[in-house]
Amino acid sequence: MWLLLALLQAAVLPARPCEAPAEAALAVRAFAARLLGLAMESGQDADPGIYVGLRLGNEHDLSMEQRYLQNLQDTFQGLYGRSLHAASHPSHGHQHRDTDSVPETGRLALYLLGLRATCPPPDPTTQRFPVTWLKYYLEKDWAGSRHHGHPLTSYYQYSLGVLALCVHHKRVREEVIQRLLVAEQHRRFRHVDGNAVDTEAVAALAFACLEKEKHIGARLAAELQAAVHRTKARLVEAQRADGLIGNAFSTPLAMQVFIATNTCRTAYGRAMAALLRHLDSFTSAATMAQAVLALNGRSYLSIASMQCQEELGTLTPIFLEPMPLGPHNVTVRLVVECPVLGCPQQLLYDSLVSAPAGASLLDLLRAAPPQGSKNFTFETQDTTYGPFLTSVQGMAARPKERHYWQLLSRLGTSLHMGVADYRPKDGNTVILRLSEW
Ligand code: B12
Repeated sequence: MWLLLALLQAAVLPARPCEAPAEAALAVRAFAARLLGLAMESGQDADPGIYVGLRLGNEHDLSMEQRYLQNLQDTFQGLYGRSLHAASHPSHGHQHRDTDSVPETGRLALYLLGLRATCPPPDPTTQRFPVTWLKYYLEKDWAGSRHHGHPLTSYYQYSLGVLALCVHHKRVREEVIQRLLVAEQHRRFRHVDGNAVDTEAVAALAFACLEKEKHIGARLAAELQAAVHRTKARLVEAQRADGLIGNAFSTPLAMQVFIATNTCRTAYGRAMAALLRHLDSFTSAATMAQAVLALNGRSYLSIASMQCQEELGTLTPIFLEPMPLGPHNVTVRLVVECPVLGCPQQLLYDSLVSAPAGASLLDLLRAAPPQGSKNFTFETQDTTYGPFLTSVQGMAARPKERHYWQLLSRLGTSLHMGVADYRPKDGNTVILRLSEW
């Protein structure tokens, strides 16, 4: 009888206000199955952001998730399962991070969010050292921000760090929080494409989490609340006529802010409709894992109140075939610019490149002909967003100087995709420019 009533209710009531509409359920399920497929086939190490996406979906492949968690723990416990003291006095045979290395604030934060989303929860002692390491990295980032005017990693990773500590109910020093509040007030969150939405959203999630913490005083709570309000207003302002907030890839993070603050009204509904129309644009596991949360009406904050109930182990992976190429060729102009200090010359390469229609920019880089006596050379580094271009014509971008190889169109606009996802059309020009961010 109760079951019948529950089924009837599900059939009559609309989906919860912060979820995809019921008629999109199949599309959302297929999307989660594609993420599962990517997570299973990727030859890379397990990634904490992907694990969070898998855990916060409505359906699961529980044994795969278990294996994935094991891989994650092998990697992270090896690096952060020991005290900071042990890291500065290493013993033989132990893999470890030393205290001088670049902070891994973002990945460690996502790892801790993942552990908190695990059912049944893992042994709490496994979280002790990673939490201490995250606090240490956040302090390093904070000190870096006082010195350089920005965190050593990025405000995105800094926000993830604050958020993860908050979700674990760990205290964050007020000065560390204030740094983020000041950055929010002074609008310091721009990404290379001029889109600040991703970082603003993660910072607002951190503020929304902190605001609810018991140890936060009334004055700071009011400041945090005001920052969340301001961010929401800016997200609504950033909403385009087609409903996207920023671009397709920042929209799910913006939606998380509405979900976390229970304000799933007009802007959220329009964003959800737009996101559902753009699901095919998502090809990398990292961006898909972010989108799965929003599609299921969840946010990183949902992890704080997650209850372990029986979970549906009904998800089966979808593996997509690579896009067919050709039969015709496209010809694209490839330009390499090097306008920063230390470049041998401004223009490092300018040539037409031919490849089968549908080829990615990465395929084009591989097909680029020599110029003069010099071969075209480049290097990439694998990430869960896809291959990240690190070096072109022997010029490596130096992360410490905040240099990176930016991808632009002929009109100078920054592309919204990486080298493996962007597929230039016949007659296009693509510029690779060594830029500062
Ligand atoms: C910060 C950031 C950057 C910084 C990273 C440097 C740093 N030290 O933090 C810089 C400015 C270098 C950057 C560059 C680019 N970015 Co960016 N970036 C982000 C942002 C805001 C956060 C990434 C992060 O820290 N993740 C968390 C950490 C823990 O994960 P991680 O795997 O360690 O992240 C590292 C790499 O993945 C890499 N990375 C950053 N961006 C990109 C983009 C691509 C395509 C790849 C393969 C790798 C990569 O840098 C991260 C930090 O080390 C995301 C927003 C988001 N929604 O995820 C956009 C985002 C990932 N970037 C994006 C884009 C488009 C780019 C560029 C292609 C822009 C361009 N036209 O040049 C370039 C990459 C070009 C290249 N050389 O291959 C898109 C990707 C969309 C997609 N289809 O996958 C996002 C989602 C923003 C958006 N809403 O459009 N980015």
